[in-house]
Amino acid sequence: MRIVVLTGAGISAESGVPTFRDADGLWEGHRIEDVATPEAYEAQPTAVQRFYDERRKSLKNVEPNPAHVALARLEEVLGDDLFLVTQNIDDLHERGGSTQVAHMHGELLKAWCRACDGRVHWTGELSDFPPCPRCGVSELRPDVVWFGEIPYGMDEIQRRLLRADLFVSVGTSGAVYPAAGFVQLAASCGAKTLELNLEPSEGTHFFSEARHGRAGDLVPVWVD
Ligand code: BV8
Repeated sequence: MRIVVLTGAGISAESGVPTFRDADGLWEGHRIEDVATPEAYEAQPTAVQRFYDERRKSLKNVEPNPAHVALARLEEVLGDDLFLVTQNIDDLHERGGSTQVAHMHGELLKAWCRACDGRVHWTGELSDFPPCPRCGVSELRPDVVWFGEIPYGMDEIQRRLLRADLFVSVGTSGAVYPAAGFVQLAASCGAKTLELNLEPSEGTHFFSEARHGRAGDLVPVWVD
């Protein structure tokens, strides 16, 4: 059984990571579309860096929840027949035990140097524009996919969706593309589709089954 699981901010909500929607579309007081764009970064680089510095720092205060742990258990059972792709930029899947995680929107704990195109693990701040440890130039930005930028790993994601027997979406509103279109692609190739979400998402009608509730309750039950 080949399974693709897509997760969104809702899987981290019970860990204390605010979701994009529940805070009325605000993250740390900003509209995500106003700060998660290359244009915003060009216009106000320090403010955008600080927005991510705050979120990177807050990772220290959150822990994986039973939904993350259950997906790690599923990976132990299925191995490479499970493909976990997340829109989240936190590290809670990894800290919950998952070892194969496709971060299609990048990662808070990585920085990307625009001078040498290198990617480095980064836990500190970037708003003081530190030098890149690889090339020494101060061109480090968050290694995060902004609106208008191309998500990571799309070829592999599409390959997995085309061969999936089951597509499961956990904790996502279905508001952001191309992730919001994955269910249709999987279904068009014959996969069963299941939505596990607090409430019906914008794309709930594309799913063959939907269960509504908290991810920390729904995912362990589904996995077991
Ligand atoms: C691209 C990183 C081309 C940054 C993010 C018009 C129409 C269609 C598309 C577009 C359009 N105009 C522009 C576009 C494209 C655009 C887009 O989709 N815009 C939207 C606003 C319409 N997309 C892009 O630009 C993407 N790039 O398209 O490139 C391309 C495409 C393919 C191939 C080649 C080229 C890039 C988008 C990436 C943006 N970066 N994140 C950061 O994090 O700061 S997006 C960011 O917001 C998240 O990563 C996530 O994707 C999104 C938030 O969505 P969710 O994760 O779903 O979170 P949300 O809060 O919305 O929902 C949470 C859900 O959980 C809710 O349903 C809630 O009920 C539920 N929930 C809450 N608590 C719980 C729970 N569920 C269970 N248990 C709980 N306890």
